[in-house]
Amino acid sequence: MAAEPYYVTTPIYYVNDVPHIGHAYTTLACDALARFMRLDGRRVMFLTGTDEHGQKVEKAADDLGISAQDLADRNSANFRDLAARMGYSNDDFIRTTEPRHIEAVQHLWRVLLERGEIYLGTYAGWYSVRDEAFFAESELIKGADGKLLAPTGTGAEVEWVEEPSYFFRLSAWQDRLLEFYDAHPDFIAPHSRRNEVVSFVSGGLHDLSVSRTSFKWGVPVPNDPGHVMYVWLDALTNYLTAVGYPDTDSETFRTFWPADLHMVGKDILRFHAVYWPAFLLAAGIEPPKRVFAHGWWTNEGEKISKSLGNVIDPLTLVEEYGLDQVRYFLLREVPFGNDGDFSRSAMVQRVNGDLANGIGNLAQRTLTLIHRNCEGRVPDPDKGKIDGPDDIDLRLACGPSLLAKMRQDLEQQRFDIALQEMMAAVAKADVYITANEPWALKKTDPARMATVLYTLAEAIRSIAILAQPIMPDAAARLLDQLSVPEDARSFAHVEDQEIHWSLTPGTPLPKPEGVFPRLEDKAEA
Ligand code: ME8
Repeated sequence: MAAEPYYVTTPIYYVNDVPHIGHAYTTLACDALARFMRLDGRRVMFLTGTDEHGQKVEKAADDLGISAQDLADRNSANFRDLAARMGYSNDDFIRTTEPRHIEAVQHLWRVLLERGEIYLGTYAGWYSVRDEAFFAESELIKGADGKLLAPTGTGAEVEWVEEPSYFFRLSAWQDRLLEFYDAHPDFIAPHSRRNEVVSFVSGGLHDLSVSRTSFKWGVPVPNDPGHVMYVWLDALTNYLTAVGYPDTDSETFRTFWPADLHMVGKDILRFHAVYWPAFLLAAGIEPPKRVFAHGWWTNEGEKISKSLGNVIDPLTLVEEYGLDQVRYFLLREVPFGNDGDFSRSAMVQRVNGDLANGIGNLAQRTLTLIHRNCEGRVPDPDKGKIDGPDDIDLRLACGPSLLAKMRQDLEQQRFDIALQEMMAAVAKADVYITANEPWALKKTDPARMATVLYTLAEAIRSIAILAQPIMPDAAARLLDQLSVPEDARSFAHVEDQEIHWSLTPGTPLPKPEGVFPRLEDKAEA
């Protein structure tokens, strides 16, 4: 059976801001999924990029006294740089100021207009520039000084906007959206968020203003260039642009659309789970298969914000703790979907507990025993006796069974659970090594010693292959230490383990070196 293609997207980030840990987190989650699916033999399209139009960016550029395009160029480069330095494996990086995108959005606009889904009117209502969102008066909250604020928790003030505007007939889509959610129970995740969206839509939808006339920085509305498109209609369409829209007959479009997953933060779920499927259904395009809204990171208990001066730069963390350590921590620490608090001591504990004492220690012990007792070569198992029940049990637990569990978990974006399963396999290998005491077998039963060490090496090989999506560098170094060839590192080489012994006895191994050093808790020291 040919493996299904897989298309995963991050939000495209606003260029008025510098990249911080929140952006790094969303893209990291997508990167782990993309790597997992590729290793599992699927053809992957992993997209990230920047959202460059809109009033917020225009204002930020005005404040700096530079053009919006200059600001976009400068800050988009920061996000691209982050992607490179975090080792993200994105297949494309889209910018909404690119011609391919402008063509796509204008095409979508024409389709919606021709289908009678867009009409010209006048907008009079509240707008939050920070959120680039319209709000009904009933949704607003009063700030301490009596100012009206958006209900998004960002403390953003709203302003009254009155201008000619095109509208999208969102109100007409209420029932069809509810039917769509019903027919696609996995469209919105996690489940608690799904209920939120359903109750918002059930409460009734107003037509949505989709063009603005009071500023210029946007995609011009075809045939009415006094209007620029609402930045969310523009931005959401990036997911189509990147797979070749408007050429819906292209091989890329047919392969990857509908997207398997739009990964977003919970702040922008409404745009992705209400407006986006409505635009698509209205244009006769199939909506994506799933939108996952993950939780919010705080810093040592505080909201992360530029004004509080506590923005966490992901690159500083990486310098301090190591890239794979940061990747592991972010995906393991918090049940994916929940909010999380970043704390240095939690980071140190997690890395030391799971990586240094867990996988790292298991590998170091095993490889050192092999180095000392088997002349630094892959041990030659006693073929007659290899398949003792606990040998087989360990190989399955660290190999095919772990792969099957991780597949299920990652199909549902349960990174924390997948990594718990991996650590349970490591713990099982620890129990095996203690029970079999390979160090004591050298004199009494060297053939059994070779089998035990071979079994452990096989267990580590499988775990390292499966750890690649989360910790690509460290996993590669572990596989190097087992002399696993580059072309034998995909998941197929874990699945087949039931039939084959994959490591070739007698293969020389490099001198073992620790892969996960212990971190010092600076807070404690
Ligand atoms: O909303 N914790 O862009 P944006 C976790 N351009 N995730 C966080 C976070 C935090 N503290 N802070 C930010 C936009 N994020 C639009 C998107 S998509 C068509 C257009 C992440 O730059 C999270 O993924 O404000 C959130 O949804 C996103 O950054 C918002 O990025």
